[in-house]
Amino acid sequence: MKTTTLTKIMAAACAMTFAVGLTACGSDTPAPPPPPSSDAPPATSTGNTGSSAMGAWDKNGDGIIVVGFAQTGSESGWRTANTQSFKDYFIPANGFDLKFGDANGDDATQKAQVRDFISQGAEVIVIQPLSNDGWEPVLKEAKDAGIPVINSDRRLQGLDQYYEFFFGSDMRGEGDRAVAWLEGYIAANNLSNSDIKIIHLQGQMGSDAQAGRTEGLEAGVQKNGWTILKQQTGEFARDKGQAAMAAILSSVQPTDFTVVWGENDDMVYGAIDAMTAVGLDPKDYIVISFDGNKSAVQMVKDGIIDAIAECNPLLGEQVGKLILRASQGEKIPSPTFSQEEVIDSTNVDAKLPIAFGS
Ligand code: GZL
Repeated sequence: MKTTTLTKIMAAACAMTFAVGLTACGSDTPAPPPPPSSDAPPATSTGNTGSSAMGAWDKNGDGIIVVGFAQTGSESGWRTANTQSFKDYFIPANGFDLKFGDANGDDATQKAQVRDFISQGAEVIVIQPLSNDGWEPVLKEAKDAGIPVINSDRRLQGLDQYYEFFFGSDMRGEGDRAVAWLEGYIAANNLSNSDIKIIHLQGQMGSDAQAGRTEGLEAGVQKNGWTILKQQTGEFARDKGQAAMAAILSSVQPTDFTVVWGENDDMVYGAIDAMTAVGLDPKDYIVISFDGNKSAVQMVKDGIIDAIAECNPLLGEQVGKLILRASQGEKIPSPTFSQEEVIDSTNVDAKLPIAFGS
């Protein structure tokens, strides 16, 4: 199925034009709010009602905002980079004291950690939810306790009334951009939509990341008449992605599928491990991933992965600066989405040097 390098570059160029066009013209993604004139918290002369220069959210007026950070766990390279970005920015020099909660992949643990933040008097709580389910009671408890909640990374759909703002990725937009890239590839390679038979590795079921990326793909399948041959979760983890792919490969023929769509790099690494274990060359297939870890971007350079829908993990500084602005009384537009695009052979040389993680 793979084409010559020249055709691939033509395909990718066509796809990029297509994808960028979609993002630029059709996107309803609001741009991030303009950066403040300076990153430092505005002086008290701005009339902030807070008890210090840090604003209203520094309730005890000691110049430090105590932030409870509810993190999912450490399931992927994306998560590692994301956690570090928060630990790097939420430091006393920037006006923060970070209390870190690692849910280790367990929903109940994550909610219990948020309740601990509430009982321990956190002044702000940042939630990056494992899944969308069952959050309303604990969010209500935070609201009743007068603690501002920030939602970042994965959006808590339909619960906007409980948090100050959402900053993170437009997951459906990522799915749509990956579909647009594949449409461009098909057109540039004179393929037929009937050629597109997909093995679909889904992320953590019920998470906003999995839901948005799956919705994007399924809308593309509906629109173009593609086929999803097999669909199975790998929970965003390499080992589970490999196990899922190995099970699928034991039940299909190598010519039964043409596309591997993995909803993050770690599962795609696992899928590639499973393919090579049975003698399949991933270069013979169209491989689409999400995130953009350095190793995955290198695989784009090496022609192993064809496209990565970017998902930016480096949210710490941006969330921190938005908290400082909100603490001074600024209304932060919500949702505010990270600006992301598709990485492929046409832009990989620019992306590789700045790719996150390992
Ligand atoms: C996306 C993030 C997802 C990544 C995965 O914002 O929630 O979770 O795509 C990570 O790699 O595990």
